[in-house]
Amino acid sequence: PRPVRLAEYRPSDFLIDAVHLDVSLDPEATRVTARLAIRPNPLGPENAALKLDGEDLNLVSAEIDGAPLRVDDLDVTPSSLTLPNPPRGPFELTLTTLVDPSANTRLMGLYRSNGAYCTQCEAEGFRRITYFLDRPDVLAVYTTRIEGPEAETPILLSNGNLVETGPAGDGRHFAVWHDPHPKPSYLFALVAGDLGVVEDAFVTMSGRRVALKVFVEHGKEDRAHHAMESIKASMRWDEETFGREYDLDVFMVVAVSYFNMGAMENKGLNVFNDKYVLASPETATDGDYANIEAIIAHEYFHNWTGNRITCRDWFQLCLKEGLTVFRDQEFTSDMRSRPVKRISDVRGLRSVQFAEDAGPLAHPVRPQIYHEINNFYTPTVYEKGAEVIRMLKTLIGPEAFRAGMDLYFDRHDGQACTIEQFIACFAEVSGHDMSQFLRWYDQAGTPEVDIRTAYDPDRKTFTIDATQKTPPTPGQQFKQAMVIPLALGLVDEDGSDIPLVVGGAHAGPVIALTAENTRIVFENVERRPVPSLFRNFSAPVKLRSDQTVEDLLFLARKDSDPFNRWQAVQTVALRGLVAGVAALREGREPTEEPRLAEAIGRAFDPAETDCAYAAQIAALPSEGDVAREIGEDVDPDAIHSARSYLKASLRQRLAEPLAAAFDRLAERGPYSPDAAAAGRRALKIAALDLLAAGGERSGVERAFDLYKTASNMTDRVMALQVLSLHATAEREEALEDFAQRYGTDPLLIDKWFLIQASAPLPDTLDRVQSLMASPLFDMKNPNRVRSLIGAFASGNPTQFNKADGRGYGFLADVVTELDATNPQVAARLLGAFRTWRSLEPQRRRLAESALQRLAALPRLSADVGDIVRRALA
Ligand code: B3K
Ligand code: ZN
Repeated sequence: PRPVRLAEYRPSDFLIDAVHLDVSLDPEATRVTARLAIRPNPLGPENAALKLDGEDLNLVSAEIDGAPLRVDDLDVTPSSLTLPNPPRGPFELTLTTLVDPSANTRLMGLYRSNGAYCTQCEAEGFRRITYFLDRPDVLAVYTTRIEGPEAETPILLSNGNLVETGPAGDGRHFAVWHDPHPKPSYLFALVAGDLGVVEDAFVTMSGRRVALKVFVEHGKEDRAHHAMESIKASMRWDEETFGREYDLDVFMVVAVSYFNMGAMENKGLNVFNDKYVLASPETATDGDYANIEAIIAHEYFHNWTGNRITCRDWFQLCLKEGLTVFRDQEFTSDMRSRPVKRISDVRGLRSVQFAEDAGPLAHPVRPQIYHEINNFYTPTVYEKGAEVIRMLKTLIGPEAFRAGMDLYFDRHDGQACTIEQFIACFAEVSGHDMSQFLRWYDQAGTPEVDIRTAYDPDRKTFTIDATQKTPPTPGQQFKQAMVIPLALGLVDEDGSDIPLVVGGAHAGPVIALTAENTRIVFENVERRPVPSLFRNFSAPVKLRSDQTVEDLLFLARKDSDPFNRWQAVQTVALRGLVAGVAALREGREPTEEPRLAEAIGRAFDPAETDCAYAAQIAALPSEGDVAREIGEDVDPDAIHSARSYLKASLRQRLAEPLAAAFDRLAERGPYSPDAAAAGRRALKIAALDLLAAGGERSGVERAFDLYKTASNMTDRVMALQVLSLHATAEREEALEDFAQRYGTDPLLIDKWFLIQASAPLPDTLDRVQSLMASPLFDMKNPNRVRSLIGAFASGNPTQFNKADGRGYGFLADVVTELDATNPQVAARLLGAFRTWRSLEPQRRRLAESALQRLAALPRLSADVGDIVRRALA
C-alpha cells in the first residue's frame, strides 16, 4: 500500500461548501442521499477530475444539477467515485447510496450499538456514509434530515441546531438539523434510537442560554449527572481561562456502549463510550469520576481547538490533540490538585509515551509519513504533543502564551491549519524565534539530558554542565539539538532557593538548553547547594545526573517544588530496584536502602494532610518503569521479584504506621467523589497494598474485610485488586462475590475482567482464556476486549511475557480473529509489542516469531499490517 507523506500535501482540487444529507434509517439498508454544492478550488489545477472517497457503499443513483448521470460518466472503485469531466464552475452533485449499519462491525461510519444508530467519522469514516472529499481541509455547512421509525428511533440527532421535526408516514418521523459552522466531514455525527435524557442549561458569558442534554440508555439517567456537571464546569472554565464561548443553541453528549475509543468531539453532538459518561456512587470509582470529568472537558474544549480551528491534514493531528490534552490537563489541575495531576500525567507519559519513543513504533509528534492514520492516535501525538505546548508556555511565559492563543483563535477561526501557523502566533506575540522549537514536532525520540555539577568553594561558583542527546529512531538516525527548558532551583540547607546569578545578572528559574553542551556558572554561591532539576517536569526528557542518594533524600524533604519532592523518592526507589534486579539475576539477594522506607513512611504520617499527594509518594515505580530504566536485556520476572522484595521489606519496616494509616483513613459518612475524599481512599489503599505485600495474612484479611464491608465502589474494587495479587482463598471468594453482585452491569464486569487479567499469577492466561468463553465476554464490544485482553497484554508484564511465549501466541491469535471484524481495536492490542526489542534474548525471539506469524497471514487489515511491519522493521 502507498504511504501518505506530509511533503506531498496538495490542496483539494475541489471544495464542497454545503452538504444536504437525507438519511432514511433502516437496519440493513439505510438510504443516504447527499446533495453536495461543489466548486473547483481556485487554488487547484484547471480541468481536474473529481475523485471522491468511498468505502463499503452501494451506489444507487447520481445526478448533476438535477440531471441523472449514466454509469459510464462515473468511475466507481471499492474506495472511490470519480467524475472524469466535472463541470468547470459550481455544481450540485446528488448521490444516493445504501449502507448496512448492522453489518458494520468496524464501528466506523454508521453502525448500531445496542440497537441505537450512531456514527464515528474521525479520521476517515464519513466515506463509509457517502462518497465525499473526506479530508479535513474541506469545510462545509451541513443540513441533515434524518428519518426513522418513531417507535425504535424516537430520538433523532445530528450536529448543530434543530430546525424542524414532523411525521413522515408509515409510523416514521423525521428531524432536520442545521449546523451553521463550516466543518470537515470527520466532525459529522448522527444518532438515532430510544434513549433516556438528562437536561440542564448553561448561560454563556455573553448571556446566551444553551440547552444541555446527556443521552443514555433508559434506566441509566441517574448515572448521567456527573457528566452533566462536568459539561457545565468545562464551559465555565473555557470562558474564564481562554475567553472561549460556546456557539450553538444546544450541546449534546450521547453515551454508547460499542465504541472504538474514549469519545468523539463531533460538533455540538459529542459521542462517548458510556464508560466515560456513566457514574453513580454505587457503580463508579474515584478514577471513573475523574476520567469522566477530564474526557468531557477534553471533547468540549475541542469545540475551539479542533472544530472552530481544525487541521489542514492528518499530519497536523497534534494541532488539535496535543493542544486539547494540554487544555484538559490544565482544567483538571484547576479543579483538583495541580501537583497530583502533574505527577499522574508524568507517570502516564513515561509509561506509555517514553516506551513508544524507545521502540520500533517511535514517531515524531507530527509524523511525516503514514500508511494508516488511525494508528497515529498515539501517546506521542496526544501526551507528548501536550508537553510541547506546556514547554512553549514555560519558554515564553503565561502572558505571552495567552496572547498567542488569543491571536490564534482570532486569526484562524474557521480555518484548517498547520503547526507552523499555530507556532507563528506565539513567535509574533513573544518576539521569540521559534525555529528550533519546531524540532519538537519533527524529531522523534526522548532526549536524554546528562547533568554534572561542581561547586568551587574558592570562587563561590556552582557549575552545571548539561549535555543533551536524542537517540536514533526509525527513519531518523541523526538528531539535532533541541531547545529544552530546564526549570531549576539551587536549594540551600534550610530548603530555600538561593538567588540565581549568572554573569552578574539575575537568571532563571527557567534556562533554555539549546546546544548539545551547555555550561552554566552560578555565582555568589556561599555553600554547595543541592540542585533541583527539571522542576515540575519542565521538559519531556530523561534525566541522568550526578545527584547522590543523599541529595535526593534531601530534596524529598526540602525542595519547594512538590513534583521534585515526589521525583526524588521515585529516583531513589528506581535506583534501588534496578540494583535489585541485577542482584537477583546474579543469584544474590537485593540489598535495601533503609532511608527509602523512611521517605515513603512519611506519606503515612498523620501530619501529612494532602493524602492524594502522599499516595503518589507511596506508589513505587511500576514494573514498566524499571524495565525502561534497564532498557535492554529485560527480564520481566526478575523485575517483578525485585519489586515484590522491596514491597515486602517496606511492609516489615513500616508495619505500624501502615496499619495506623489504614485504620485512620477508614471511610466515615456518605461517599463523595471529590478530590480530597478520593485522596484519602487512595492513601488508604496504598497502605493496604503494602500491608498485603507478599501475601501477608493480616494484610490479606484486612483487604478481604474492606472488600466485604465497603460502602463505595472505589473501596470495593481496590480491595479486590489488592486481593487479586495473591493466590488465596479470599481472592477467589471475593471474585466470585463480585460477579454475583454485578454480573448484569457490563462496566462493572469490565473491572472484574481487568483485575483478573492483570494478576501476576501463573494461571492468569488460562483464566483469561476461560473468561473469553463466558457469556459475559463479547469480542464485538471494544470495552470487553480492552478490559480482558488489553489489560492482559499491556498491563501484566510477567504473564504476557511468559518465558514460554504463550502470552505472545495468545495475543497473535486474538489479533488474527479480531482483525476480521474490528481492525482498529485489533491494531491497538498489538501495541503491547511496542517494547519487544528490549526483552532478553529468549523472549525476544518468541515475540518476534509471534509477530512474524502475523506478518505471514494472507489477509491483514491496513491497521494491523502497518503495526506488524513497523514493529518488525
Ligand atoms: N478525536 C477523537 C479521536 C478519534 C480517533 C480516531 N481513530 C477523540 C479525541 O481525541 O478527543
Ligand atoms: Zn482529542
